[in-house]
Amino acid sequence: MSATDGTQDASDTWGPRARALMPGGVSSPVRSFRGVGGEPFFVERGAGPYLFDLGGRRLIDLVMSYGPLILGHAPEPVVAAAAQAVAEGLSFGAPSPREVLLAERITSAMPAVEKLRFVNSGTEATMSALRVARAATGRRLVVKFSGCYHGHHDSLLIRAGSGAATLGVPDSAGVPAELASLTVSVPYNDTEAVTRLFHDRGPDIAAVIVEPVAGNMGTVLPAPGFLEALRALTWGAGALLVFDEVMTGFRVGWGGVQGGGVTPDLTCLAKVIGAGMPVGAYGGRRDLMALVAPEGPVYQAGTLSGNPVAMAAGLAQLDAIGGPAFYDPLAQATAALADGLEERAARHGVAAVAPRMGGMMSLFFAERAPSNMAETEAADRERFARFFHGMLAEGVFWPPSPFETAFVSQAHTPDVIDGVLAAADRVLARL
Ligand code: HOZ
Repeated sequence: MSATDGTQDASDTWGPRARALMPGGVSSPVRSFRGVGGEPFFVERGAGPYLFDLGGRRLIDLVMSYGPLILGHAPEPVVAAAAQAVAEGLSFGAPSPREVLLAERITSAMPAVEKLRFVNSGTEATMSALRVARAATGRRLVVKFSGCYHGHHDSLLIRAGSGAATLGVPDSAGVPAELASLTVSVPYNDTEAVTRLFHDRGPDIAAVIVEPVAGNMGTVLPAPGFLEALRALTWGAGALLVFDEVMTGFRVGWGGVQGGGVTPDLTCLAKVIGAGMPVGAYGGRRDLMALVAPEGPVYQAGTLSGNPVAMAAGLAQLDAIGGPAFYDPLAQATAALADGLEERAARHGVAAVAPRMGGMMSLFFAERAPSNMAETEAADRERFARFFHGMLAEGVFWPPSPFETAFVSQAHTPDVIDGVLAAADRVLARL
C-alpha cells in the first residue's frame, strides 16, 4: 500500500478503519500507543534508520520492529535473498537447504545450541522449550521473573512485561488459575528469592526461564552473579535453565548473552535470526532436543516452520553480520546515544538513566538504573509519555512504552545518532 496509490494518504483516515475491525486497531497491543496516549501513525515504508509514514514524515526509527532489524530497514542483501526465495516458492511443507544453513550458522555461533527446531515466533519458541523442560524433568513448576516477557502463551503471562505491563494486565484474563499456579514469578535480580524458592520447592521445578538481559520492562541488566546463581541453583536441583534470547540473540553479541560464559540448557531465539520475517527457534543440549518429535515424545509442529523466505532472509542477515567484529561499532553507537541522552538530561536538570547492552537500550526517568520490575514501574511514566511525544514531533520514533527497549542498528550512523540527540536536547529542555 502506498501513500500515493490514490486510496487514502494519512494515518487519521486509516486509524478509524483499523479500529473498527481490529482490537485497538492494531495487530499487537504495544503498537496502539496506549502506554503514552494518542493514536499510532501508519507506516508507508522503511529504509535504513528511517520510517516513512503516510503523512509524508520521515522518522528516525529506534523501534526497529522491536529488534530484528539490526542492519536497518530493507538492507540490500536481505531484500535480494528474500526476493530470490520468493521467486522460488513461498512455502514447501518439505525440508529445504536454507533451514540447514541457518541452523549451521546459529549452532556455530552458540555452542550450547547443539540442535534446534525452527518455529514462527518467540512465543512458540518459549512455549515449546518449556514443554521439553517439563518432559525432560517430569516436573511441572516453571520459575520466571516479574517483568520478563516470554511471549503470550498461557504459562508465561504471569507478571509479564512488555505490552502486558504497559496495559496493566501482567496476569492476563483467560489464563486458568490452575495453569497459572504452575508458574512462580520472582523479582529479577533477586538471587535470595530464587534460592529460597529452590529450597522450598526445588524437586518440583522443571525450569527457570529468564531474559539474560531483560528487554521487556525496558532494558534491565543482570546484576553481577545473578545468571551464575541461576545456573548453579538449576544444576543443583536437576532443573533446566532456559535463556530467552529472543531479543538478545545476535543482538548483544554474536553468541548472545550466553557468549559471556553462563551456559543454559535450552535457548529461545527469534527476531535477528529472521531479519524481520516471522521466525523463531528453540534449541540446546542434544539429549534434550532428542525428546522432540519425530525423534522423541514431545510433540511440536508447524506448517510454516522453516519457511524458505524467512530462512533466506535470516541467513542473509547473519551472513551480512558476519561474526563477532560486527558488534563493537554497534555497541559504540548505542553507548553514544545512551551517554548523550544522560548528559543532555543532566544538563536540563532531568533525572534520567539509560541502561544499555550491545544494540539495545532504554531511557528511564529515574535517579538510578532499575534492577527489577518494581523499580521500572517506579520511574516517571508521565514524563516518559511527554518525552515520547516530544521526540515524535521532532521526527524520532522512540518505543511507545517505558517497558520496551530501543534498538540501534548498523544504519544508525553517527550523523543519525547526532540527529536523535539534537532532538532530545530540545525535548528534554521542555520536560
Ligand atoms: N516487547 C515485544 C516483543 N518482545 C514488543 C512487540 C510486541 O509485543 O508487539
